[in-house]
Amino acid sequence: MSQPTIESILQEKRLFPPSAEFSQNAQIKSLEEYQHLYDKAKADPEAFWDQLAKSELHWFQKWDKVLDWQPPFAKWFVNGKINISYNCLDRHLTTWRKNKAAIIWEGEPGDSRTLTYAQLHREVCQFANVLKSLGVKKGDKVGVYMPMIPEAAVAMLACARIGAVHSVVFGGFSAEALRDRLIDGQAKLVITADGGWRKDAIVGLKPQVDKALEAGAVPSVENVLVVQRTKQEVNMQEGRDHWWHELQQKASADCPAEPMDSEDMLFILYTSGSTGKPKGVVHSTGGYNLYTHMTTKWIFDLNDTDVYWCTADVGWITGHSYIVYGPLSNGATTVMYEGAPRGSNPGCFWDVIEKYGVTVFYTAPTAIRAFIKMGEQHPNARDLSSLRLLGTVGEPINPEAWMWYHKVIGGERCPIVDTWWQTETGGIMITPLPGAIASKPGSATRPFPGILADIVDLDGNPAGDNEGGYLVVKHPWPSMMRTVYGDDDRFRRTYWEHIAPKDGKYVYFAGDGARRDEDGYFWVMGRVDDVLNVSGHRLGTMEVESALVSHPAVAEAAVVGKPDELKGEEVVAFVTLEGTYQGSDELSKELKSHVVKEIGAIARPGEIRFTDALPKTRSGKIMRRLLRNLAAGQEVSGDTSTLEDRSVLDKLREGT
Ligand code: 7RM
Repeated sequence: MSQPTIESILQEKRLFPPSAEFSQNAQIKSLEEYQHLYDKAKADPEAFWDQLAKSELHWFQKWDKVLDWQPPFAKWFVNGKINISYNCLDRHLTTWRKNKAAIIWEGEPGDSRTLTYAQLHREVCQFANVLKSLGVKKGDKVGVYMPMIPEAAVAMLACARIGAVHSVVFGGFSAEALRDRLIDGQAKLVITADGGWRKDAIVGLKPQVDKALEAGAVPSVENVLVVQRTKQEVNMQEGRDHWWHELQQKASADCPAEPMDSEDMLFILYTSGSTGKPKGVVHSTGGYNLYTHMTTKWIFDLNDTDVYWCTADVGWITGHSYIVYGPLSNGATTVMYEGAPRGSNPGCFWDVIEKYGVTVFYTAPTAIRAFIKMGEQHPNARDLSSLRLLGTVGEPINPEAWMWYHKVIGGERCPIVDTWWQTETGGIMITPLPGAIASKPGSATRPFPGILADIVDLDGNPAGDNEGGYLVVKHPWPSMMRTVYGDDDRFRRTYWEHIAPKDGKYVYFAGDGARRDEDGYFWVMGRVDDVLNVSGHRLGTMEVESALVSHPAVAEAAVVGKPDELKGEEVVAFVTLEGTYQGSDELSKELKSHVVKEIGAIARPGEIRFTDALPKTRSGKIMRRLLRNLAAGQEVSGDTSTLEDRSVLDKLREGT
């Protein structure tokens, strides 16, 4: 098994249409229906979204204008008033869904809990009052550093309810990474838990928060709320730290949702780029609510008999859009699982599917590849017949993994939606609509209605069939990021200036390379910048390099990705050492732990290579292309004439 190469993917001609039965019952039932929606949206995007916003969501006040586009800044549903927590909760309470399961939570080890819409609403209202009682107001920023427990969703919805902006930080990030994000986002309060389950062990979260806040490092933080999850002893700082359950018990359950402006900030979520520190991606309320609602409805094809499970963590955009907001806005039942695939429990995912009769299942290629390795006896020993639709996200899926997913998990009857999108796009952009578009293994197929995706060269000229180029979006869409938090200029530079069409039009550049085949299907090939994709997680090479050079032994570091069967990519670091330091296995171990401490386990280098010098151009730029070749054990390809000192390359080669 390996990552798809351009050649192997272009030879992939197999076509998997949905069954007639699936199509008949689907939200979007045929290619014609998709094409009609797509054409209608393309001809008049504003009219298309205007109509859906009216029919699909509750608004306290209608908008004056659908779109105000001052490139690259978009405003959607101008002057409309809406609350996403209302759309996710209150509006279902006047229907039979009041007592329908909103969240089914499967914890570790063996805990479980179900919250109906009425119960979830009550928890959210109470917790919103807790936040208010601690002085949190509309526009205040709230850090959320939580394990995968229902309280994470409650925290997000409670913030949204009172107009506070949540900034969820993945619980696997280190104290240092948490601190950076809390400082950048000026968090006023942090919500966390004593600890959480990670694979088979308890990991402390509160101690990381303590460390992040040490010595007044984040002066904006006034209070910390702590969920009691794992019950080990934690330090509670008088006046600053409060137990969730103590305040929650006392709080009133009466808390009407605050009418928010469409463009009020809903959340900040940090993501890695090719330069600098992670960016705070800003999403706003109205457009995000509409787009995640529509994509959930048409792509996951949800109806009231579905049990939908997305295996992401709420710390990532997939968790925000497709565990919490999209499914709940649709009144669906969403499963939340605290565990993760691991050797000690190779059937854990299949147990959850069997236990709850999951019908729609959404996971990442890296998880699928891990399960392939564990063997098909595990899924085969469970009843997976409830499944009717499968999805993938996070990285390109290799056709072998796709076929395994189709056969072993989907029993050859479930369509697979390969969904391409990003933190920045807020929702899924390129994907099959499962009842309408036939799949090809490895292709995300076609753009969602209203998404004008294209493949172009640096001047914005469209690429021919199978030619390849940069993946761009040519018209704003409702859930697009609004800016980089506190840095409009970085927003413009990063996403809107790389591709410069001659007509001066702004196009959104995603950072991915892609091809479109003769049937109009998109094949996303991966990042064309210095962003790695390790197990579906985004990682900037520069972040890892900064972490490495912050260690006293390291003079200089260059980080590249190496293709990896399971993770997609693995981090390989080339390191030069200060003065008297000598490369050794010990130092290698120490540097790996140092990166984990600085960023988190997802950034741990698989390999550290010590070297006397790094290959550079005459102007001093590290030639990563050469290092990528070396890391992959390939011959160095392409032009090396700009290399300043050829002997550096020869030495590096000898060292491999
Ligand atoms: C949702 C998410 C975004 C990057 C993106 C791509 C890669 C995601 C696919 C994919 C090929 C897919 N957000 N990517 N989905 N590549 N096919 N279906 O992953 O911000 O964390 O990452 O992930 O490179 O730019 S993210």
